[in-house]
Amino acid sequence: RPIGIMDSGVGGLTVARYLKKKYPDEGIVFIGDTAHNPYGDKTKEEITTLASSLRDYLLKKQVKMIIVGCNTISFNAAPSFFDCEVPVVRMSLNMPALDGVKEVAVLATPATIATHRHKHLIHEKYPWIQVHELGFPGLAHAIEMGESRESMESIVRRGVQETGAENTEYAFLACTHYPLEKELISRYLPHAAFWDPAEVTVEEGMNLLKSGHQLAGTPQPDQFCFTASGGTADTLVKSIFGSAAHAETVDTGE
Ligand code: DGN
Repeated sequence: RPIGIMDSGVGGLTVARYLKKKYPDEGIVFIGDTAHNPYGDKTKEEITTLASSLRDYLLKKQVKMIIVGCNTISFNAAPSFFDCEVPVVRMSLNMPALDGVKEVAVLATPATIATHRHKHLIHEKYPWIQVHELGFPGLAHAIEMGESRESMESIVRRGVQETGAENTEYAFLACTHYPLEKELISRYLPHAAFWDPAEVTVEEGMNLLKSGHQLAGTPQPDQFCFTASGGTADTLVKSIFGSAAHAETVDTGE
């Protein structure tokens, strides 16, 4: 059985990328909700409804586990969304040690920033760290649509200037779209080491499958599904997973 991965769009491909690199035999069914992207400026109720229809789509594909390759869904969907017959794995909050660090930036969508999940977690252990929260409104959608570098740069520049985050030492990529533009972002956060939770998230999910003896024994096929055509989906799927891979347009009924 395949592993399901979901996102509001192409961002979750950065999680799928790590999964296929480390566990190439596993087959994945990826679903990106490009018809309703971005999720980052929606209410919790809207996010729960949309994410639940992605979950049901994956369940019909007989997935053995769902990895939520989207921080916005992971931290905003209601408990009912996670209550399901297969494990539903959130984006990891398992952060590296920050001893000696003074300034940290959390880079996420406005919806994830509004939960202050990462900031609270950092402050539980390191109350003295200055945490800059950068919502970068519009950046995930700009990445999704392949907008010009100038428009992406102006979002990043404004976000960094408004929060005074220029000297941050550590940056958490708490939106799965952002690793796709890590270089651009790092130009405005020149002193920051970046942390992408994709790897830890995948390992947390795979540990569940390992303990249930549910790993694939032979190479399985992948499917990359999106609820709308266009944008950067097909180009990204091919550049990450090879020219034989392609983006399919599907209807989840939402
Ligand atoms: N990639 C999603 C995340 O990690 O939060 C959000 C993208 C969006 O819908 N704006």
